[in-house]
Amino acid sequence: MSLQKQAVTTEDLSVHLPITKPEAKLYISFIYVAFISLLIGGLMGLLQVFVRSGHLTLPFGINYYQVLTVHGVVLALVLTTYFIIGFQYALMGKTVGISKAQRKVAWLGFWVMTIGTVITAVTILLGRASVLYTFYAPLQAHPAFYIGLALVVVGSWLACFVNWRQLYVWKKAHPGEKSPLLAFMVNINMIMWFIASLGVAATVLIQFIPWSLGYVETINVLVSRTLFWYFGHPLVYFWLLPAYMAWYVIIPKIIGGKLFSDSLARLSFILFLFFSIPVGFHHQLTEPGIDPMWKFIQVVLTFMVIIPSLMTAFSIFATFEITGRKKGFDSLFGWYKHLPWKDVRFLAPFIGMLAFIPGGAGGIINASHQLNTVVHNTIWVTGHFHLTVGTTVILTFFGITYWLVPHLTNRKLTPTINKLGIIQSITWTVGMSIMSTAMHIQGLLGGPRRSAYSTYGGTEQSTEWGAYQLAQAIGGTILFIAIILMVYIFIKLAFFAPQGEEEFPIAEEEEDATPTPKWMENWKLWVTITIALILFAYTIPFIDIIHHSPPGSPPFDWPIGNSK
Ligand code: HAS
Repeated sequence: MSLQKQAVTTEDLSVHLPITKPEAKLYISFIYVAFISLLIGGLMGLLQVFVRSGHLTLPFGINYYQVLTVHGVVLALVLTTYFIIGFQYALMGKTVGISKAQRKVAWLGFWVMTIGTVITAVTILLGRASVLYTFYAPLQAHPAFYIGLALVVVGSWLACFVNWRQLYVWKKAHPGEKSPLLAFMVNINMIMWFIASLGVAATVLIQFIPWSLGYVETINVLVSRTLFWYFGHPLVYFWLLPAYMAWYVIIPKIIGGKLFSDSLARLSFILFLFFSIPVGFHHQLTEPGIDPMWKFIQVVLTFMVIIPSLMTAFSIFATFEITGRKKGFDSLFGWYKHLPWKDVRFLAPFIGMLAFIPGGAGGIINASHQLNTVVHNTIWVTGHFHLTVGTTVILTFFGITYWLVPHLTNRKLTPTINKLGIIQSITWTVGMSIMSTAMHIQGLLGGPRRSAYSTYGGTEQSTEWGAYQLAQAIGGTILFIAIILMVYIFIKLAFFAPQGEEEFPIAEEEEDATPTPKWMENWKLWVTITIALILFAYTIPFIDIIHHSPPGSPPFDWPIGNSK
């Protein structure tokens, strides 16, 4: 019997299902890998800021770019992907359920990803892949690096298939019913991830692997960068959307409120699906070989993808205000007083929201074609993404950890751990504010990113930058302390906190909420529009790139000889 039939006939799936032990084991396994990554990646971050500030020379021939590659790959690719997939499985399990067969495929995905991660990590640690997390050609890594990455992507596709299947099976069992909001959101994120990761899979399989194995001598650099950024920008929304899931649906429950608008939340996710992908050129605005008109078109589309974030900001504000007023705080800003400031499940994501105000503004500056020439390739961009992914997203993930991990391990978030969490959130905020502000300012002064030579010994400029680099080292050290604290909290919550039941907070709709229109679940239409937008934004410039490409580039060897 097919999986679908089995599941439809044997499972009666209703909203807010209990999470069984085998399910919990699956979900928490992803979260374990995420926290191991946090520790390793955080340590590499600490080493890096010290090298950049000129206060440390790495021992044993370890190279700055090797450390930077571990930092980027482990934090930006491994931590995020594992946390997101684990969290999304938990959301799906809770709202639409998971069958035994689906769980098996999910485990297969976990192991494929983990084997890929180990292969990639070992290659980097052996110094054979110091190519940074964007692995731009003509930098060349050992083939194992690309093969490992391909396995991570393939493993994540299995998670996509399982999530789609979960919703499909639920819909079959609940004809005519609106899908649970969280399941809808997870499915949108996984459709976006799948379509986007086809780009990185293509460049890795068709270009990098044959080239690194020596089957071809050269590589078309512009094609590889274009395919990478076709994937790279939706990648950042793949990180952001799970945080938005928590902001839209989890936070209202934690503050004692209701969903602001089911339809608005769904619409913003649909807009993310449309506009996240056809915008990769905004990372390539300074690159020759792409027609400026197409760059301009993708800049316009980038401004479209800002709209669902503004809708989100509006929706969150509205939730805070409505909840506060219902509780009787009715002066102009008095409703802020009702927010549960001492509850770390709220405080950590709230700081994440605040950080997204300057983080998002920075993104708008980056995307503004002419301003991009001022900040591109400077450490301003590093400041931007430490605010967005490094604060907005990660603090929201920490906020989720405080209730999700004890929920999965049948433990309690105790008042002491809650207090430690508040200290952790504040430490993170202080460290990141110092580091990221210094990065933004040094970037405006022309300080380069991704360079071990940023002190430019003895020049006037290096003296001017010196103070900012020192500030980055101080901020980075504070952040590292916050990481240690978070890992400690995680271990406590996973293994040592007292046994008990922790709530899985999911907000309900208002009783008199306007019904969500049926057309919002027109998946075929959303996918068709997404593909049409991608074809519109990429077909002509991509053909141009291939037609007018110069001869391919041979591999470039770092001075320390990192390629195979
Ligand atoms: Fe970005 C580069 C443009 C968002 C991550 N970005 C990067 C890189 C990363 C990254 C990792 O156009 C570097 C890649 C590399 O290695 O080269 N970014 C944008 C734009 C947005 C944006 C337009 N980025 C993000 C997010 C990221 C992220 C999100 C990670 C999660 N970014 C760029 C561009 C570049 C770039 C260029 C290339 C630069 C270059 O030259 O290399 C937008 O999505 C931002 C929209 C956001 C908003 C903010 C809404 C605010 C909200 C909070 C509300 C607060 C509340 C609380 C409710 C408009 C939702 C209020 C309470 C109170 C009490 C006040």
